[in-house]
Amino acid sequence: MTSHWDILWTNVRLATLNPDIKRPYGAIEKGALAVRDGRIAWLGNADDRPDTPCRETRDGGGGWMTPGLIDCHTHLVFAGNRCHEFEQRQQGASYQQIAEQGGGIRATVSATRTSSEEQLFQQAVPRLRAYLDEGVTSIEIKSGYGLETDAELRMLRTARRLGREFPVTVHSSFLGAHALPEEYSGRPDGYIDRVCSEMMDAVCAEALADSVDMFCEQIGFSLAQCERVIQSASRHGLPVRVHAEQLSNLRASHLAASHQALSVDHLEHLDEPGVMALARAGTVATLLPGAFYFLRETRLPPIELLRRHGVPMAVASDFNPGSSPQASLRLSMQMAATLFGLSAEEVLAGVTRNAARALGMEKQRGQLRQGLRADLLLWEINDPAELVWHYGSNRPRTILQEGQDVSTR
Ligand code: DI6
Ligand code: FE
Repeated sequence: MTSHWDILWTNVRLATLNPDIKRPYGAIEKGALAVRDGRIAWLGNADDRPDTPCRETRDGGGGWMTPGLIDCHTHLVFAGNRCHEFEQRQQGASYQQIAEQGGGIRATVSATRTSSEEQLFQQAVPRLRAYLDEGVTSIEIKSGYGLETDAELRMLRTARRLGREFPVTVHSSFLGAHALPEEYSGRPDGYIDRVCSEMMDAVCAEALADSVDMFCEQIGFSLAQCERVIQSASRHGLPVRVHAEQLSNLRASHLAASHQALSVDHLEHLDEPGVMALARAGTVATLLPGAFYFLRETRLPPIELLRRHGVPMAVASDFNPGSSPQASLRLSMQMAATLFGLSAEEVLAGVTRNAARALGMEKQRGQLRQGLRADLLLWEINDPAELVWHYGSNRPRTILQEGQDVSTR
């Protein structure tokens, strides 16, 4: 069989994000990239290009090509809104106080439980479109506003449907252990029994989850309760991720690391022993500056320690109605630089290579590398740092999913 390429991109600068290429962004300035069967068949310096026959050649106009952006933490499917809580917070109430008074996550749970699958889908579509316009080609979407079997299933089916109907890869996470539903007040262990049996079984029977998430926090679930959720997930062969060390330090990162969690997320209260546990386990630290900003937190995640111990850092939007009501990974990227002090290169790695790893997709996505999926973005910029510096307007010129141009869909 003679080999051929489907599309060859010429006249492009490649920000490969491949750490083996020892230049900022793994850059190849005078690059070319070939796609075959939806994968990157070849990339490199244009002068070194092999003489392989090709069906179509496209001129990148000297723009920068990056991997598709990956948002590895969102709560994109939910019903209703929490605008009034925002106003309560403006008057001085704290996020925790609102939660303790039955608002917060529980308010969204009431709205979600009374919504049909179709209603959840229709509300999610414009939010997802906002991400697609920015160049997001893979996105994680959690359940966690149903907190009863049927409503959790409706959320997860909605996430799956979004992945079928739009040019995006959806990774869905079962977050049954997000908050204690009202009917289980005072009986958190009883609720966790339910999460680990009936709910987990139903989710797995329809193969609706790619991972299992939990909120380990004083207003969420204890370490022991989270450990039971992790054990149930492992029995079903599902990897885990944990909302950890957001509002206090319960040592959730230690627990997560000891079970080789894919990622731990938030981390404002993470300490050095926790950082070391993550480093040993290879667990990704996912930073969520949108929630830090919106809750007006003042304690920063320990970025310098994460760097020093070589923990891979991802950046995600955490889009949700309570603590991060913004459907924009680009804005989150800007915040990660401005609020958390990440370099532009760290931010870009955080929404490509490291975000892919946080979703267990690193062998398929997150870098420009031969054999990986051709989820690619072409930008009219002169420096990759512009993607972090300039937010709110500059969109990718071209968006490719598995090599196919989906820019106008
Ligand atoms: N931490 C968060 O930031 C979101 N969930 C979580 O466990 C907030 C969810 C909400 O307030 O609706
Ligand atoms: Fe979250």
